[in-house]
Amino acid sequence: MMAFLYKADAVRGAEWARLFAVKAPDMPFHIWPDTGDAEDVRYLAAWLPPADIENRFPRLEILFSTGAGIDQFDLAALPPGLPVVRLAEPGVVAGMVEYATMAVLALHRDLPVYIRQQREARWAAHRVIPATQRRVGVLGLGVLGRAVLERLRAFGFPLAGWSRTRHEVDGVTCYAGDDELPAMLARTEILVCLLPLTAQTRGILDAALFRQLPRGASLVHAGRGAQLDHQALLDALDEGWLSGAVIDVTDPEPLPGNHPYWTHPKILLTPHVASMTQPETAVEQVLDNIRRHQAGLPLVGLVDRSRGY
Ligand code: NDP
Ligand code: OXD
Repeated sequence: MMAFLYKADAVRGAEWARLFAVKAPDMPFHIWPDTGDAEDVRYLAAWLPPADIENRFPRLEILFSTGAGIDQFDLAALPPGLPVVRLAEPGVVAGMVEYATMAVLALHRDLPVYIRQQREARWAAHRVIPATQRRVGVLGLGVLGRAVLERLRAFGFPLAGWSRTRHEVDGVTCYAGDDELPAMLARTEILVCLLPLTAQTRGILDAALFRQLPRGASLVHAGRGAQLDHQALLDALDEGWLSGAVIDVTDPEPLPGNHPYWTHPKILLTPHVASMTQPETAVEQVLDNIRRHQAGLPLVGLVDRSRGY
């Protein structure tokens, strides 16, 4: 018997169970802590996998992250040959395109400024800068970064993107590697971070990086909280080097009640909701991957464990 085990958010789990019953009725589906016979568990989808999965589920064939990121996994503690697959499925991509577009437009059209003015009952118009004169740059040219850029292109923003290896993206000036990051930052007025959290990207949004952006630039951060130096952002906003920020991810999460981001007039804060995997499309991608695995085909969203993403 080949069984599927789910260990994450219970509400979405109930939807996964309903979808599995329709789309894969022959595969027993369990929601943690009910594992069924542990010997039968071949596929595990988890936000946080249980400890010691090697001994607990000796016949496990694939570990799926229920999110698009996998930095919450301790890769070194997982059985070395176990494929780890993330869910960069159409639902989570669409959500991020919406969020990043909303955030870039909010900063482009001075929304944080107008929210401040509204609170002060102050009617004051500022110059409207056309999108064609606002340079937007995206850190990360992965599944999410590319989808976001494709949508932003429709507004006419001059676009740039940065990745580890070189890419070509239609209508986007592409930069690659640490050596080319300064040039990308120097031309970017709205910076969007969509990088995975790795040893190389931890703390990347720091004072030195902010200084390389032009004065008055702004930030959208929807990657991972530990990429951002919280104090450096406050300093850059308070001294006026940066003009605003839309922040979706923080470290820690949730943010403590007394953290200055809650009330900062130049920060729009959301509680890690930029996007979420959607059960319907996530289950389709999981089942497609199981079929691929059984047919010996490459898996979609397979994590390169040596790169850490
Ligand atoms: P991908 O793995 O598809 O893409 C990652 C991109 O980052 C790639 O272009 C990669 O370069 C680049 N990159 C990685 N390391 C470096 C580095 N050291 N220097 C330069 N570029 C680097 O990831 P996704 O686009 O699917 O997702 C990105 C992240 O978004 C997730 O890992 C997750 O943390 C976050 N996320 C946040 C959500 C939220 O709600 N806030 C929701 C979903 C995801 P290359 O192309 O050369 O490999
Ligand atoms: C994800 C997330 O990685 O929600 O999917 O951040």
